[in-house]
Amino acid sequence: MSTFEVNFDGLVGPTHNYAGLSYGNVASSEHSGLVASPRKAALQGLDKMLALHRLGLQQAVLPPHERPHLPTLHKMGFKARKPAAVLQRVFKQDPQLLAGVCSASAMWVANAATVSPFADTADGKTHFTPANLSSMFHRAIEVQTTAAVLAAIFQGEDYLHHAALSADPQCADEGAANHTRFCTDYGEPGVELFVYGRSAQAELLLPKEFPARQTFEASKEIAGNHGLSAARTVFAQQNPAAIDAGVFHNDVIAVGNRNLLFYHQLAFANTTELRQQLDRGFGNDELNYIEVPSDDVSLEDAVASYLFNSQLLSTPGKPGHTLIVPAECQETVSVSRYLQQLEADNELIDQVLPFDLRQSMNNGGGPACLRLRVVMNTQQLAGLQARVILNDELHSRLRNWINKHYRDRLAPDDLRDPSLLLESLTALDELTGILNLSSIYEFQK
Ligand code: SUG
Repeated sequence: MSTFEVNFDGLVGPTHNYAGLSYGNVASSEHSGLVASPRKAALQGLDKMLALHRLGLQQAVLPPHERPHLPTLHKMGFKARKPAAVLQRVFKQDPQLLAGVCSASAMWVANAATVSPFADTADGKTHFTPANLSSMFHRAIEVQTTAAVLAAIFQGEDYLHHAALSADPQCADEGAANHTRFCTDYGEPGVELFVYGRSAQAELLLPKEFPARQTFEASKEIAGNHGLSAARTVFAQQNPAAIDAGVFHNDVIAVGNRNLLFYHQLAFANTTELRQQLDRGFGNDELNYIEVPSDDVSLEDAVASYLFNSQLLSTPGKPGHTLIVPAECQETVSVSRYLQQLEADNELIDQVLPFDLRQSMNNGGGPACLRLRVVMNTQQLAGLQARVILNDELHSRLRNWINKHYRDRLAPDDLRDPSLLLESLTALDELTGILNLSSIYEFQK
């Protein structure tokens, strides 16, 4: 039976906007207050999905969340008979809160959960832990829907769904954005790498300016719950200087696939130790590394271009790896030069393919942020009840759905518009039909 890595991409939601909500995420701060295009954002993401499907990869889709999230406002005491009155009151009293409950941040599904494939776990099931995303309010409200969506899609004996970790500061968890798996073949046992920014216990050097989001304690608890073997699990600290340069998740500065880790020289606190541990875990097979020196690409250029937020993929018919990079990589001189050389000279990299994901990039979300990787075999793929695997037909239905329901422009002031709420919920209600998902949203219950 064949085993694949399936990329589940988050579909951008109808309320995509630029609210500057993520301190420490340079792009989010820089684009705060600009007018966004939800339609363009969703179509850019969908184009990437189609391209990967056409490369012969298994590509799937995850739905956006219910936004504006009225249940959160109700819980906080904002109650009125009409939703329009609630939105208006919140806008007047706390526009930042309104932006928070309107954020389409659930699109960055690399933060949705940590997934350990069946080949790595003690019970042979694929384990999911939805991320609590407790570092930021607008992201923490994603947890419940994420859990519902994952449970609705991955049903049956092959999967085990854990509850999100408790939301205390020591257990802050940002999901797969700080988790990488190495293996020879996707169906073979792999080495799982968890990268953290802070810890309550150890005397670590911490970033001086920006918050470190992922804790060691969270990573450790997830590895334990997922039943991973200690010999094949590695924990490593992010370089605090990288966090201060805008690397709020490890996937902004390193990416791995199968037997390759592609990373920046300044990504980790102790690279030598990390590589020794990975090599030990990997055993007799060779794990390859491509380290990008600061002299070639500065940390600043890495963050501006999102070079490392690329997707590193094994495409059918190619012996090495394909790198899916954001278009910004072509516009950053050092990065463009580096990539040209890499593609020409390094036999591990077969091709570098740029994608225009500017709408998401402006909020700090590149190609890798938009996808959650799940290893699945042929039988598991065939057993999915939900219609989430992308093919030409689903692509064209989703394209029509976006064009029908999404606005072309959305400014921060538009978030209080009650018709945006109506448009958004109407679209999502139709989407659950297209994807053959049960009632996953609170407004459907
Ligand atoms: O959590 N941006 C997201 C970007 C997440 C990127 N994910 C990964 N690197 N895996 C964040 O900072 C910005 C929203 C705003 O400002 O409107 C935001 O939430």
